[in-house]
Amino acid sequence: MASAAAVDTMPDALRQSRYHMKRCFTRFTEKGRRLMKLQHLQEEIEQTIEDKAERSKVMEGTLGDILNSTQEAAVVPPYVAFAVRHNPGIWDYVKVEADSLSVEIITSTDYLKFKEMIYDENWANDENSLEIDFGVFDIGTPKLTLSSSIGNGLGYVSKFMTSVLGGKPESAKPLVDYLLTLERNGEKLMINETIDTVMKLQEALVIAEVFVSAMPKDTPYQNFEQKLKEWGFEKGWGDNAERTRQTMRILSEIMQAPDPANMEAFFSRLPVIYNVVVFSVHGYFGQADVLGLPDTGGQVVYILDQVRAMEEEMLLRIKQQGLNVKPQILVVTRLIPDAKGNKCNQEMELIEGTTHSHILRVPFITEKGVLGPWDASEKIVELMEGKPDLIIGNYTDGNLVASLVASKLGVTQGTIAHALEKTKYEDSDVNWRDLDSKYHFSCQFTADLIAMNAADFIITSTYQEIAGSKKRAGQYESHVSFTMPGLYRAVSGIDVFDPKFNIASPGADQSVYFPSSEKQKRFTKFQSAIEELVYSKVENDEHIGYLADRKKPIIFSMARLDIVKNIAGLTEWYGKNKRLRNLVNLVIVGGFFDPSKSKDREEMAEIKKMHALIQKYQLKGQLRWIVAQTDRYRNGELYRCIADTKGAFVQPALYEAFGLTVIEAMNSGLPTFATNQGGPAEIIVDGVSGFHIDPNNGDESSNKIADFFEKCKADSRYWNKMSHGGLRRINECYTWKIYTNKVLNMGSAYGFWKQLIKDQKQAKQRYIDIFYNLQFRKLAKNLSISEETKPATSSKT
Ligand code: UDP
Ligand code: LCN
Repeated sequence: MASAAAVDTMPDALRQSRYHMKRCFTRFTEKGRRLMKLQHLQEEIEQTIEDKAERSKVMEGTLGDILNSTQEAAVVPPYVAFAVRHNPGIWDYVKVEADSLSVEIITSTDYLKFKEMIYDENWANDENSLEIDFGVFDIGTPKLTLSSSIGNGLGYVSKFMTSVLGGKPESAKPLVDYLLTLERNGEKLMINETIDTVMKLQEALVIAEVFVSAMPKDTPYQNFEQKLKEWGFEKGWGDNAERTRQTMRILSEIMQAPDPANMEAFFSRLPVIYNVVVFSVHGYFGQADVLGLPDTGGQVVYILDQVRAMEEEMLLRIKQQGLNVKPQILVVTRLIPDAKGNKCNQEMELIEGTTHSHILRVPFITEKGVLGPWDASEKIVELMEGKPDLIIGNYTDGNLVASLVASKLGVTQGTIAHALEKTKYEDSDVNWRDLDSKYHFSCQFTADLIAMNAADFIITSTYQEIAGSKKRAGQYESHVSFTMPGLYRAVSGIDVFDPKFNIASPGADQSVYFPSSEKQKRFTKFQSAIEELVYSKVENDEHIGYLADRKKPIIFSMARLDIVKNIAGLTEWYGKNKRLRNLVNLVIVGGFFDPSKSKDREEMAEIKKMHALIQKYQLKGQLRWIVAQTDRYRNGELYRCIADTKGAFVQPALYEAFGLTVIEAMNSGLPTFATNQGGPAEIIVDGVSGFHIDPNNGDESSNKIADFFEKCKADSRYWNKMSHGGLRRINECYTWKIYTNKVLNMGSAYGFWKQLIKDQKQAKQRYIDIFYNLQFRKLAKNLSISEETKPATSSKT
């Protein structure tokens, strides 16, 4: 969305400090074509206007405001074009001529073309360069307008449905038609053809409600089923008289005058989702011994927990609907013949803690050749004895497959990204050519665009995943308008104001991660192993370093040894900070000790760095480094044992999309310090439910941790206060129960919403088909996969 208003004042602002501005712009342009980030601009302004007072004067007011909101500037002398981000999702683009300081407001497309001049001038000027514009299909579909509403899609879709179905009585006809389509195994649900108009439904509801109200509340549905059938009602309203009456009343109120709250409530009660397919294609998907293997991390934990919680919630809903249906969830992944000792070579596996949920592994290649998504969809339909009701994709690969299969089968589709790759590497779009042989971004970003546009709804873990923060653009927001010079220009990749975006944050399994104070539940059988793991003086394949003073509290961190996780950073902060070293010990879980054992470039580098830091800061005696751990029950107890020392958890990542370890630690009652870059900044309220730390400012962060432990020494109640603060936050916002409720409600409501915007959806789908066939398939075919390169469109987590 571009609004020119805020930059209208730029010419005046430049005029006010013309002398200095001319010098600054001369400096910006004298180095020739380049892309500058805010920090570069600020540095060059500082060097140009050396006098501090003078500089502050220039930067005060409008110009300062504009520059502070600038994300980047493209320099193509004599012009400098600024991409200005006023608020999450709200951008303006302006072009300034360096000599005259004349200002022109330009469109986002012109900005992209201008930026391309830096990388590929011929392509930028070629009027036949490929432009991708998904936005054209959204004309006529309602959108949000406020940054603050982003991520609350379901709430707004309920409002939009309200206005579509309200007004004249016949406006509600699409809802009646939709109810008439509901059935399970050939058996009609909710209503039958006797009630096929709004008027008939309204009348029948009045009669039926009077009838069921007269019965004792707990009268089972079967006792009055026959009577309701005579009036045109089928099963699905409730399991007893009271629940049936409530559902009928909600619908009656909607028919009389729709309102969003009733709309949402009604869709949450509708019997529509029983068979769910979750695609998670990359990495190793298994229930044991997979974490830490290439491309395998928190996402697996997320999906397994999600499935367990979803099955439980579906069973509850089915009971409340008065139905006798078995839910089924299939997590579809790839079968890996050489499974390194885990079960990734097994076709089917029951998911632990469930009765009706399985992992289905489909081989990518058989003697018949490479299998396509269709082979998976045939298997799914065979196992489910029909089409699924909802398909959920995960990550680039899973989301792409989910989009293809959902479109083929005509099923409602949700996508989950956890972390989109585009924002992980600065300017990965304009530099795609240089990075493609290593990361295949051309393929990956194309797949991401296809999936996010095809999806009926998108589940994110935090607001920042969609639209970032005041200072930083969101992951989806970075797909709004971008260019890969030489490949295509996405003038409208996605719209973060689309009501398909929803925040549903995950939780942690509370039977595994619970507070250390819940003594009777503790997994005592692991305690001697944990004692050995943390405190023995021995160094072996599992642990190195030791803790000389075991009376000190422990600061603990656990992560894959990726550069972005910044575990080496934390080790260095600790090494440097004497005060912190005097107060606490450091325990790290992650990676291996022998870099040659790792298959991952980044991990190898981190391992070497860890060894170097242990040497440099003489950390033995104060640091224990334990290799990656795979037993979540033992890990749960480990967090609690750290809490027993009145320690803390530290998550120092340079950027973290969500951060499951943060909520595992908080569930265990550990005061938690987590990065202010990404999801954890939203999970934790600084100083109330934990603390934010700045991964780019190690001294400040390590001092903040040291201050906490000093305060705890002075007042032991402070540790308990923070521990409780964290637990309160978790129970209010981050549980799987809250998550599954939201996701199942989305599946139901968006299933109807997509019928209401059918025409736009169909047009967009045809465009997606073309993009997939002409662009994606070509890119995928050209991939050369070597040992050194990562799998096609994969990501790590
Ligand atoms: N984990 C683990 N062993 C390790 C490191 C991590 O079991 O050695 C688990 C951790 O408990 C969490 C998940 O892996 O459940 C990591 O998820 P997170 O969201 O923190 O990061 P990701 O790896 O997905 O980037
Ligand atoms: C991927 C990530 O990068 C983490 O931040 C998340 O916590 C994890 O997936 C689960 O959503």
